[in-house]
Amino acid sequence: MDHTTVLESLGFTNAELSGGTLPVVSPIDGTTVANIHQTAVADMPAIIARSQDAFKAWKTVPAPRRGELVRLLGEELRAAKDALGALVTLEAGKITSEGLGEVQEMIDICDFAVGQSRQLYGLTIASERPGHRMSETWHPMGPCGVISAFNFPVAVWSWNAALALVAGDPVIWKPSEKSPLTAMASMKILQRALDRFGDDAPDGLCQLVIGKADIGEALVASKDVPILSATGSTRMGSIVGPKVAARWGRAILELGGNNAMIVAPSADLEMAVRGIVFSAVGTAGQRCTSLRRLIVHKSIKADLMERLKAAYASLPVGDPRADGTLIGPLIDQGALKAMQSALDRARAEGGTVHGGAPVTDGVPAGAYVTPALVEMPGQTETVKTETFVPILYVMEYDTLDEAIHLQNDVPQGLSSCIFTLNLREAETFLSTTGSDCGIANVNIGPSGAEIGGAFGGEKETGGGRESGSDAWKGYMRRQTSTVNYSADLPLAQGVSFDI
Ligand code: UN1
Repeated sequence: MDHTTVLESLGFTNAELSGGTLPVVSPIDGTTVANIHQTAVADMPAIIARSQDAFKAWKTVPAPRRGELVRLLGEELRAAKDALGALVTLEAGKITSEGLGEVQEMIDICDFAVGQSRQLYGLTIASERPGHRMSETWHPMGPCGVISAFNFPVAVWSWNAALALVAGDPVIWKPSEKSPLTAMASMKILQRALDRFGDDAPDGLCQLVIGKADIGEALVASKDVPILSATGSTRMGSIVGPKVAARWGRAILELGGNNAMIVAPSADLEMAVRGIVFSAVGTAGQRCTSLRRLIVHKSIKADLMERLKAAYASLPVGDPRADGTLIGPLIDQGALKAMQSALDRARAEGGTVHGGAPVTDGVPAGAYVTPALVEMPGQTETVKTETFVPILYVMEYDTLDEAIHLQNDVPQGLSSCIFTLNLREAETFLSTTGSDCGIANVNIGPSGAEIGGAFGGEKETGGGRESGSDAWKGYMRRQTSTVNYSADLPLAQGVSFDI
């Protein structure tokens, strides 16, 4: 589908796509597909006030009824899956299957959140005092700001929005300035769900704000946005986190990763190669979960490198809309420069680079590259730095302890994995002495997580958790209650205070 057809199929009007000051450039061919209107910073206080008003109404709607809105959103997403997936391809450059997969991830979290809307469970706690009952209840928290990145332009919003909505929180979404169209399309789809849902949903329940960092800063700075969920670079998170903390807000941070795979001597190498290639070059290496470091046992390194070089040699790079393409474009020319300079640094540190060259023949006018495999003499500064492109650094190890040390010895802590058929090695990797990451897998790669688990990581990844498991608790406030139904007033801890 060409750009115009994709935009038309999602109901964009000319007025929405032109006359604004923010150009939207497709990474596929570098064309400017729209010039859209930006939110004025001066409008942010009114937008946040609207969200606070919406909160007053939405928090009183019963949670299962709130879940009904998310159920309808899931239905509308199913109906719009092909069109929205195509727009993800147009705006983020993902191959068709990955664009559709991103929308499927939205549908999945909607289904999850609908079930969750009937399971916002608290606890009953045994009181140490006679005639007392203790309990824990979860209440809506308030407006949730969502700052999302270009690489998962819609799924990450849906992880937050689906849970925030069932939790009773309005949402204000600031997408990446590189991917505002997918956000606008998602709001149109949500509007269809709102129209079907009826009057229980207040005005301003979900708002979209478009612009650069100053728009995000208004959300970050406002005490009226108690939850701020931000996905992006560690540099961005290091600014957002302290600012939100300084105003006593709650930040949910999902920042950089530097994800590794350990390949042990017993590994099924054929499977490992498939796992490595998908996670290292899929999405052109632009997932926060992309595989960036390969830690291979020295006894199998030569064999694995041969297999990888062969697999890399046949990877189709090109227009992400074309059948058979596995590697689409990088997001922009800046990413291509970052890739070239990371490869130069790796060479200077003693690395041997295979691949990594720009591709210009037979591709549209975007930033296309062949993915790079880089054999490194050790875990240098360049290897410890996340570069958001398809570079895979390869290192070797001798003992499992050494491999786990290398895996953990980076500032980031998002995702990790081991390929092994040895139970001792697998369980050690998952144990307290193993991987220090938020995600640790066995015999699958580090990327492509399902929505059912909590998603996020430790250290410079920011510590936040989104999506499945009990991540919903991040969008609610916890209240501990003690009820005394006795005729006495005993104090806890046996304290006496007679008056
Ligand atoms: C991201 O790159 O910000 O686990 C999210 C994955 C996807 C989500 C990635 N489900 O790779």
